[in-house]
Amino acid sequence: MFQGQSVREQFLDWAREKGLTRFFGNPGSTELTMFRDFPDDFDYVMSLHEGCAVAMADGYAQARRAPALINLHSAAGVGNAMGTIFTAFRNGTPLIITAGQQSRSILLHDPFLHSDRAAELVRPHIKYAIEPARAQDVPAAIAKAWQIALTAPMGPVFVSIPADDWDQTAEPWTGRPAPLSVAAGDVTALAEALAASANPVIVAGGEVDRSGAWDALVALAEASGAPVWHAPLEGRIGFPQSHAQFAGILPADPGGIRETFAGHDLILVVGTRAFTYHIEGPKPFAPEAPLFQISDSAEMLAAAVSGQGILGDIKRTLEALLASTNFRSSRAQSRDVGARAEPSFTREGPITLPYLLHTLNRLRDPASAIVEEAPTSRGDLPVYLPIDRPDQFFTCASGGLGFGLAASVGVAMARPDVRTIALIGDGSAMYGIQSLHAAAREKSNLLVLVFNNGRYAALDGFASKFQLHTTVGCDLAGLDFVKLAEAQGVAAERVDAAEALEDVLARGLAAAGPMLIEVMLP
Ligand SMILES: Cc1ncc(C[n+]2csc(CCOP(=O)(O)OP(=O)(O)O)c2C)c(N)n1
Ligand SMILES: [Mg+2]
Repeated sequence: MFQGQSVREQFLDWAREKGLTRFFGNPGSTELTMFRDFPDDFDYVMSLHEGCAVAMADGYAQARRAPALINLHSAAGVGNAMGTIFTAFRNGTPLIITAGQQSRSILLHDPFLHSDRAAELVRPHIKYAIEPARAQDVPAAIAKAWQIALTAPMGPVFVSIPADDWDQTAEPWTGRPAPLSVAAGDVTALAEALAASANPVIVAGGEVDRSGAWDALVALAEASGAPVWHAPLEGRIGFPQSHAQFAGILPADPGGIRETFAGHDLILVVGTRAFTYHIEGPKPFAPEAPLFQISDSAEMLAAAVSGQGILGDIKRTLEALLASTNFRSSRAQSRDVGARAEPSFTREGPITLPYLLHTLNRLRDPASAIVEEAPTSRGDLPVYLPIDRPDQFFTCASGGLGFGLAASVGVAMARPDVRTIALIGDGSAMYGIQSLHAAAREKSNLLVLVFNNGRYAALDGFASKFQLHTTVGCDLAGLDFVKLAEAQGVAAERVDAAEALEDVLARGLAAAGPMLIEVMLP
């Protein structure tokens, strides 16, 4: 059927069939042959840096709930992208990453740009990596990688492709792989334990949102009456933050976690680690109450401090639990945890973070997606800008800065009909500032708010946890984000007075095309 086609044509036919007609990337000599006679129904999003290409594709893929294609330039380009590949791995985003390699006929002689370990370079933070043994295997290798990327737990995959492969004649290709699905886990013991529990607590994580289990978890929370804590440092949000049972964000230290669960007789962790630590603490780490954990990742279950893991598709497992006859209990339904912080802020003088988030929340379209990479704003976000819908909040699950701004461009490309809002710290913005160039070229429906506090404030805050009185290199004074935006074709304004904030935000939300607002914060 494919006789007479080139490897390139065979690959493009397959990609078209899978709806993969957009490449994110940054090209070089070893990739040019891949794009010879580039068909009109495909497009290429130029990112100006490989790290931005991967993050942009990550945002695009997450917001579309579909995998995305990336093309990087040889080993050096892959190296540039390693931070955001690591983030995509932690985010669990299905990305099909290709990179050019020198032509096979000269590989023996260690040519310019050549890496003899191209597939190893991205390991271990990739689900699968290969440089196919023959040119004719390239389309099938990409299809195999795509299948692995889409199989839970999802993640990025990598194929290194020599430049002369694309013009080779393809062979007939049979046995094309299809995505694999994961069944529900066994909930028998959990259903019994929940029915017997007098005071259960639930911990929700980003995987709940990623696996489409948002409604199922809300139903479980309401049926069980359990308060729901959200895991810290997650890439997505798995439970509505205005819900009466939302208790807050779990601390990221063993002591804080044990304290939080005091008095509970059952802990159910859904779609996240048990538990996520950022700082150490005294042993024992494990809370006293019995723990159950639902995840589609055996590795995540194996990392738990205690308890019983249930391996399975998260949504299907929650649905099985809800349907279980053992599950019903006599506890009061939907208890209000009542622990919510009261919003408070001033409307005059310098702009405070609470006033900024509150005003933005009041003015924004509730359907808008939020992309965040502004570390010291995190504590205030659930209070002043609560996320109450699935698929609406994206940040990096790795802790690696340089994701947010590029990802917001990708999210905006996936959602052209509603304004995407990026909340980006001044420090974070500088890890991928050239992403604004793609936003301008793509005329993205994107509002970028740069939170300019003139420093890496998170590190100042963290220093005290390590008994440090001073930090080095955390002062960022002198950056001009209005100029940085305008230089790349993005309209920009600066605001530093609370009295002016509402008008500026309203303009930014209504503007056609991308806009950046530099918000000066104390
Ligand atoms: C790639 C990478 N490099 C360095 C860090 C360490 N880091 C964590 S928070 C932070 C400061 C971020 O500054 P900014 O975006 O201005 O936010 P703020 O802390 O001021 O809220 C830094 C540098 C990181 N997380 N990732
Ligand atoms: Mg800052």
